[in-house]
Amino acid sequence: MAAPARQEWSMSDFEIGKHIGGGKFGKVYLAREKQSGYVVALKVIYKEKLEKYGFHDHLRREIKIQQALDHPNVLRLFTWFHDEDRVVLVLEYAARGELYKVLQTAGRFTERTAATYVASLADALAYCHKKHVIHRDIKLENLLLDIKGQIKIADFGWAVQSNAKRHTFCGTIDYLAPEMIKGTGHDRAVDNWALGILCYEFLYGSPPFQVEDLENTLRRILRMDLTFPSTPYVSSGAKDLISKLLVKDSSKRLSLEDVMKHPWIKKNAGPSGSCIKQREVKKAKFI
Ligand code: N15
Repeated sequence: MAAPARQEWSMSDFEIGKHIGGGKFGKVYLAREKQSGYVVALKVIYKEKLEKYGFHDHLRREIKIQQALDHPNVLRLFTWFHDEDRVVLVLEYAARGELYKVLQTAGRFTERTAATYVASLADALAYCHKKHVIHRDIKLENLLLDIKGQIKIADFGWAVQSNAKRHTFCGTIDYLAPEMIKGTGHDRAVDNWALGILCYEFLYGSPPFQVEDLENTLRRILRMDLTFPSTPYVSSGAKDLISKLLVKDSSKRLSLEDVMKHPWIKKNAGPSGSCIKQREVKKAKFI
């Protein structure tokens, strides 16, 4: 007997809700699967655009990688389908939305919030690295929060969200590791570098090497012009962790396992998979 046919999904399986994101290739909508009532994010990508930019193979590769990842802090790609004009990705819905907006509102996070996010990210990245997936594009704009306040890496990759622009136009270069700027070849340690940048950004509200123009940001990264503005809100333990991740020699950066064992993480992070209550985030603004 023939195997039962794989269920083919189509747009008619979903009730489409509001528009929650967009980009060069298409839009993201809140949606509900009709039979189960399960709420998801549908990313609708127009084939015409994929063709125009020659991104078909790239998308296929990304889907394959993304579908093999199953970690509580990596946004799930449940399935995908296509019709004549569109490719539709069925993605996990992160109810509390984009982390960069939350940080913008809060100004900065408490050490407890920052350490919990860093621990979750280190765990997620260690999982990816074990599967030989190097993320390469860890940055604030790629992070979402689910309903419980758990952080989720959502790889927007090439599908840069046009509505996710931050104050700095060149948001991307803030996370570039020195070896990526020099083009001398890079490995998984670029993700550890980016984690150090994020940790700094969580605590200070802006990334460490940010200046007005692109060239000077690159220069500061290459010179390792890292300073910690004096503030009572960032402890020496946090600075120690950041300094051990933002190391020019990629082989000397703290491993993700050691990030999770770092005393500042041990002291401040909630247990793995723990949640940050919204009011914890809001509180940081007033301290
Ligand atoms: C290349 C591909 C196979 C990789 C799959 N990953 C992506 O396509 C990455 N991606 C994720 N692109 C868009 C999204 C995305 C998922 C964008 C927004 C959301 C999302 N899930 N939940 C949201 C979301 N929730 C929100 C709540 C409030 C305000 C905005 C929100 N966006």
